[in-house]
Formats: sequence, structure tokens, C-alpha cells
Amino acid sequence: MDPIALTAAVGADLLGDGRPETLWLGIGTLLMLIGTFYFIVKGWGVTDKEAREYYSITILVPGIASAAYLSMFFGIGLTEVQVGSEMLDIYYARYADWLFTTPLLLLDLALLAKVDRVSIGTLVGVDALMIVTGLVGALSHTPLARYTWWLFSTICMIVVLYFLATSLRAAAKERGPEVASTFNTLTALVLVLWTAYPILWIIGTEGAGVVGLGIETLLFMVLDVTAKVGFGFILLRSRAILGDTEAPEPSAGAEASAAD
Ligand code: RET
Repeated sequence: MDPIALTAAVGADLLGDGRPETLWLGIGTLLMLIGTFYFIVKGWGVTDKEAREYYSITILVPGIASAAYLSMFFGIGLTEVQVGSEMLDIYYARYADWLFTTPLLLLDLALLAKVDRVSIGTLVGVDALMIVTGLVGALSHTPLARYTWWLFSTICMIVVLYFLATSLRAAAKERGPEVASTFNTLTALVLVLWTAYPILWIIGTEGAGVVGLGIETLLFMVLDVTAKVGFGFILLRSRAILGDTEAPEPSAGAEASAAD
């Protein structure tokens, strides 16, 4: 059975309004809610000041996404765009989700690397530009305009990923092996997952239309859950999020004697 027919077969148009992709949007909502509550429970009673910062940011990410998924499930944040003679269904609520959650994910990485405000501002600014230009592309009426915005957005993404893999990575390395190792694992995850977004967009309904809306919604959901909940899971179980005072201090004696 070809994948499109397969999606149609398992697609359970849950609301009965002719949108089989509601199955994936419903599952996405549940997984984001589970992730949110899991992180809340895990963070309950954490007293370390730095760790609490990571928890707040990381809980907000699936929290925001669950609202976006729930609204898409109910058909809010969905519009039709005419491209040539065709009408496309565009779920623009995704971009609202990504506009807030991708900067929060980057903020987690920037806190790990302890970079300055200018670096954080640049990273978040280029990231926001990536999402907004992607949205403009999704709402554009001609293939030329759509592909041009896709290229603009993809260049922004390359800048963000390059920045992560070079200057932030170097800054994280300075903070010791524990932080460096967590940072590198998370950055590897981000490099792979984030790169899949523009590929899915261009082969999906927004671009060439090789992949239909059902499969595309499923794949975006898997990417979103992994990039948010998977990312948070790795980050929050690491000791790298603890403030310097809570981390084991093999050098404490050395510092004390140095102070004498
Ligand atoms: C768009 C438009 C086409 C070009 C590019 C895009 C990139 C999107 C990315 C989204 C990442 C989302 C995450 C969400 C969950 O946490 C907007 C699809 C480059 C990279 C990580």
C-alpha cells in the first residue's frame, strides 16, 4: 500500500470535518501535554537556582506546543492559500508555536554555553527571522515567491546552526566536560532535527507536494515531539544544569587553601 493511501486508511478524521490529519494533531497534543507534565513533576521541589531556570524554559516549550497542537486539532490556525489554480491547506499555527519555542530551545543552549547577551540576541533574532520568512513563504501565492522565501528562511537556519556548532560550542567547552558533553549531544540532536524541517516543507504540501498533508502532519509531529520533549529529557537529566554551588566540588579544598 502506498504511504498516502496508508495515511488515509489509518487517518481517523476525529472531528468528522474531513480532516484525517486530526489524528496526528490529537496525538501531538497528548504527547506535548505528557511531556509538559512530566517535566513539571520532575522539576517539583528543585531548589537549585540555575536548574530552576532550565526547568521553566524547558516546561514552557511543550506547554506552548500543546496549545498550538490543540488549536490546529480544532481547525484554528488553519487557512487556505491559492497557489496558481490550486487551494492549499496551511496550518499557520505551527509558525506561532515555533516563533516562541525555537528561541526558548536556543536559550537553553545559550545558558549552557554561558554566552553574552549580544550573542543570545543575535541567535534569537536570526531564528525569529527564519520562522517569519518561512510563514511568509507558506502564505505566498506563486511557486517562485514560495521557493524564494524558503531559501531566505533556510539561509537563516544555516546561520543559526553554524553559530551553535562553532562559537557556542567553543564557549560550552570552556565550562568543563559535563557541560560540553551535554551541549554537544543536544547540538547534534538540533542539527539533525532542525535540518529536517525545511526538507519536509519543500517536499510537502507547502512546496513540491510529493508528500501529502497526512504524512506531512505526522512527520512534523514526530519532529516537534522529539525536538521539544526529547531535547528537554536529555537536558533535564544532566548535571550540567546545576549551578556551580550544587555541583560536586573536587576543587573546593584547593580553593579554600588558595584563599588562606
Ligand atoms: C521552515 C520554513 C522553510 C524553511 C525553514 C524552516 C525551518 C523550521 C525549523 C523549525 C524548527 C522547529 C522546532 C520546533 C520544535 O521544537 C519554517 C519550516 C528553514 C528549523 C525545533
